[in-house]
Amino acid sequence: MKRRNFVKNAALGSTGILVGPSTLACTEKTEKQEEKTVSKISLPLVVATWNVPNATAKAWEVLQSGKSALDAVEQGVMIEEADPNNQSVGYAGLPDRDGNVTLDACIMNKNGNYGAVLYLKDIKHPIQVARKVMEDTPHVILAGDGAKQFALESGFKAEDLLTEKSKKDWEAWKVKSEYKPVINIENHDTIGMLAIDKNGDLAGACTTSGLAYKMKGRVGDSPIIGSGLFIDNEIGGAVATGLGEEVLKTVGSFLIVELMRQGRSPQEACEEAIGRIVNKKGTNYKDFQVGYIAINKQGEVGYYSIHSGFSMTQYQEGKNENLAANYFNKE
Ligand code: SD4
Repeated sequence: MKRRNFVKNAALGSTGILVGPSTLACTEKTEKQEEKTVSKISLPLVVATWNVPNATAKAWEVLQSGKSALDAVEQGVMIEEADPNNQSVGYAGLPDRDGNVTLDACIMNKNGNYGAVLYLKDIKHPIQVARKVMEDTPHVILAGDGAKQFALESGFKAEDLLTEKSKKDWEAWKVKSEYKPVINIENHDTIGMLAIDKNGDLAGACTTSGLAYKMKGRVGDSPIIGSGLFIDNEIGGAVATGLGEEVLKTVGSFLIVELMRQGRSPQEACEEAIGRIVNKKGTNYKDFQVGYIAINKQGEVGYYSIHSGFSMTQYQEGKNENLAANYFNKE
């Protein structure tokens, strides 16, 4: 490919052809090599953790209307935040061991800006509050009472998020009060979503009620930049689900994006990030689950977990599919 055509293609993101940043940096390649680094992708693209077809469909609809990846991930994950059947996110989330529903969420845009809320109570859509933290405050994280105060001042209304069903489940748990991570505890689980809009720009969101029956005050990976979520608009993005403590200790999502920067595919990068967890000395990975999904700027997708049972929902070319992830522990 001639240099002139090559530059022209680099500007064709909106028509669905993207050129990787590494290609832009290198003009000395043979014709064959250059062709290889140009991948035709179909934009937009939405992926999310677990089986969440309604959430990806919402994000897809937002993208089809010409809105940004940021709007898409925000509105997409809000579907799960409002779903009374999803006991891992937002309304109806399972409480901590003292009966408090506390929510964690974060969002990241194409400019590398980030906003998060931690330990937020009584607000149904923490992802919207996280976006407001990013856009309307000089800070990136608000926690607890301060996060709630900011939400109320921003016009959100306080409501009880503990449903009868979640209360009953918590009361049943209290009989034994046995606290241990349970692999694939629910069908839905935490939602992490990544999207590329028709301009080729990325955004991501992650929202959760955290681990069921956690200690009061506990915050996991989901709202923490680089752990639960990371986006670099030049490279790609990643999100995590599962036992947050293990994701935090390995800064999983940042690791995946950095591995992609070094040339790994999203799949290879997710596998390496799981490797960092399961290869640790003294690890008890057989007792917990972690799953990652990732996309790169070229629209390639990766997803991988420690154990079977993890899946990803992908909406692309008008097709909304739930795909079972490959996993490390084949025993
Ligand atoms: C957390 N990572 O709070 C979240 C929980 C989760 O699937 O993803 N569950 O640790």
